[in-house]
Amino acid sequence: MSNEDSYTPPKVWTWDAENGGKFANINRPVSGATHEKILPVGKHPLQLYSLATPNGVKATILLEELLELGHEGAEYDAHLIDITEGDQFSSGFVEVNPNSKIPALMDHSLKPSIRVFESGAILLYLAEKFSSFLPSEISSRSECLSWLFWQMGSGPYLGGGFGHFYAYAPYKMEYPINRFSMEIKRQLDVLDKHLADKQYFCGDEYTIADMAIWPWYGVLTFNTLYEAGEFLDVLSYKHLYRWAREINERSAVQRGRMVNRTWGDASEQLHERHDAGDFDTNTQDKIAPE
Ligand SMILES: N[C@@H](CCC(=O)N[C@@H](CS)C(=O)NCC(=O)O)C(=O)O
Repeated sequence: MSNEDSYTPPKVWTWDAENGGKFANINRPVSGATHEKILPVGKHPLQLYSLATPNGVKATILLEELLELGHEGAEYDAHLIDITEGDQFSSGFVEVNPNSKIPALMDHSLKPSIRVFESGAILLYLAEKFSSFLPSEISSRSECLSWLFWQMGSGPYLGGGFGHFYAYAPYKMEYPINRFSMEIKRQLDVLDKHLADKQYFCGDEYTIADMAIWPWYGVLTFNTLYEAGEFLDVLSYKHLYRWAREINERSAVQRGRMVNRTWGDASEQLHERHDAGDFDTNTQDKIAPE
């Protein structure tokens, strides 16, 4: 049996900063700011502090969809928070999100300004503010919120569970990879069965539930997330794949995915967005499916 398999937890856990996993340098067992720095504030009432991870693009997809619908009040500045450099631990960011995770939003159109953190809360806040992408009729609204909260509760098994052990842990461990693969396959089956007779998660209407689920489970079917497509046999989830491709075709989704993106092809990146015209400087090739 290897040493890794025979680990016995000590009586009291202590922090081993050198645990070797990818991103180990940004993980700490305490919260709060590590350095003093105020956040930049742009010209629009809505100020987003984010990065184009799956949780980050939920917010930028919704903002771009709102603008495409004609809501001028949804104009926003998107400032880059580089979580690999510890930007989420600046004093300014911690004031907007004491949990030090992107995305985080400030709405300066109200006095006093409002802070919103947690991607699900940001989706709900903006959908309510602009009365869009959230059904008003009670049963559709409940269905939409059920799927939105499903994603918020289930996503960490995909990111923090499966993704961490499959792609980021310092060595491959059979037990956690099996444990989380089983759960992710179960989740994919839930989504696939639900979409068998529906265009979107809440029926005919495209809502914030789709915007929350797509960056994780939709993109997973394109094999770009953790490159786990073959391992999880993602193409066997045909209804989910059909839905994922359809959403990927939306121009607001393509724009939303580019915002605060600092990796991939240069034409797919827009490090900061301060104006709708910022996209024109990029050739804006379509991102995934690859
Ligand atoms: N539940 C949160 C999760 C956000 C989250 O985990 N953000 C990650 C990037 S996807 C992050 O900021 N990580 C930085 C860190 O852990 O220090 C949400 O949905 O907003």
